[in-house]
Amino acid sequence: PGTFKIELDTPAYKGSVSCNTGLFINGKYVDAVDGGTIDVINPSTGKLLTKVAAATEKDVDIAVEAARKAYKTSWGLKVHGAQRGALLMKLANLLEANIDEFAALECLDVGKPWSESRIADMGLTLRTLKYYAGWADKIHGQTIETGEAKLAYTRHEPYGVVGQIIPWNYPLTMLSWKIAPALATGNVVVLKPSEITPLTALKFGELVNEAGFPPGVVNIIPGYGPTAGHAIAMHPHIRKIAFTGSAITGRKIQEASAKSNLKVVSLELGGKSPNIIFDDADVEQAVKWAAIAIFSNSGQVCIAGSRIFVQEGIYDTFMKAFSTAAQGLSAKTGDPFSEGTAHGPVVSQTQFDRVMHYIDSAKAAGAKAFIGGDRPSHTTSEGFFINPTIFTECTPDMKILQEEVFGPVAAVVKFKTEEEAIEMANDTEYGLASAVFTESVSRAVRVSNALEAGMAFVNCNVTTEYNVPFGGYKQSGYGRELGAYAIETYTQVKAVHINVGLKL
Ligand code: TXE
Repeated sequence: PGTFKIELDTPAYKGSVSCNTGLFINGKYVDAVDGGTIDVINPSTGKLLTKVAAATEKDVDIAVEAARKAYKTSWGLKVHGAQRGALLMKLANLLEANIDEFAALECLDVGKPWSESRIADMGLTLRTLKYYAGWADKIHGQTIETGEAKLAYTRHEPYGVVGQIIPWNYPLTMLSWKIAPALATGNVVVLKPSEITPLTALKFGELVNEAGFPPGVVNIIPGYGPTAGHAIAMHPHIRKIAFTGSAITGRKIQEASAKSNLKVVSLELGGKSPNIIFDDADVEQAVKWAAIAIFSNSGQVCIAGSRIFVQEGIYDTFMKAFSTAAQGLSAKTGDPFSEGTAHGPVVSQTQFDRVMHYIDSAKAAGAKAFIGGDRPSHTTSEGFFINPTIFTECTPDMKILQEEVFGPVAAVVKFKTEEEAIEMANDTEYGLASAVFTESVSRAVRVSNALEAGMAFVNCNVTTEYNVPFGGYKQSGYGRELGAYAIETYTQVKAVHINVGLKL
């Protein structure tokens, strides 16, 4: 297996960036059994960055075998929680020592601006690893009163081999949300990064070895969804699967679980999150949050505030400031490593085409592109750049209001009353996040309670915290990541009944 290495001399980052390009199985980088590879493209230029190994079913089998062996011999509850935690903390510290290089690799692979990658993504990734390092020796069950003749208690035990399939929008952050709680609770992992963005995950394997994890505890195998992903979802020795990605693929994962061994599934499937701005809101703040919520990471955010409901009294003021913000970002579109870049490309040609298709369909359905809806004129035509876009004159039946665009595209709808806003906000099959902007505490509580979503932000948006649960209602999936809730996601409960006096 080879390595990828590149020298960068940019305003944001100077130095070399490298990673292994083989599959990380049993502590070693190896070629795929059938020698297959994946082309990894730089979204800012449309050019090939490198090729990495592409796992297929045979490689999944080998990785699962290595993981099973590690679980039996050198991980699980046999290893004291304090020891698992210490290894996780060592891993976090190693990442911290190499954080700039990881941030740069992520910029190259995803196209996100340096500031987002280095500060937001890497910051959350580090905090997540450290947080679960702290959890590893604090996992306990309950004792349950059942009378003097019996002792009853529960243990929160790992599943064993956990399969994890992650997307391309936050590659390393998603990896940390998956791997950290799984390892803290004593599971072993076979993780498939997205075929579109495998580089930081592969580099992470180097740190796993350096930290001293026993071989096989963590396996990282890039591969295509229908081959490697499907093989993970079908594998008879994987007992739990955690997935983040599209709703269509989420259904396939659940189906594969049902067809194979009923592995326990948790799903995070994106959203169409409402952002409701009332007349009494601090408009200046609401505009800034609205822009972050739909334009950061070029809108490729599962909790993106993509449907913006604005009360009629402040509609004009809001639109004026919001479109100015979008124009400002458009002027700052460019290469992730350039000074002042605040808006990068979308991740791939496929994603570019998908987002442009939604833009065209909105126009055809009669929505008005208030701003954007095209490529920024100053960017190269090879990169996958799309202007921050705001649609107005939208109706609830339009695709742009119902389907996840996953691009820098906001749909704004004017409303009159609170009831109407809640009704429209809940008119979706998704239920991941929601946001409310108002200066009235009672309205904030009333509306956030009424929203059918796993997360409600008040006077802020998309401010995910590593120690607060993250997950959806309705077709946005089920199961929770982050916080103490993820400990439940990665453990199964055993009830132990001990006879201490009962005689027959
Ligand atoms: O997702 P996929 P795609 C949404 C977003 C985006 C759309 C399509 O709307 O525009 O999905 O993106 C693996 N069995 N989200 O096509 O296919 C795949 O290899 C097992 C929202 O990239 O769901 C990758 O690792 N695995 C989302 C992962 O699934 C399979 C983030 C996600 O890819 C598989 C990403 C299969 N049959 C996209 N097919 C969010 N919730 O944030 C694919 N995969």
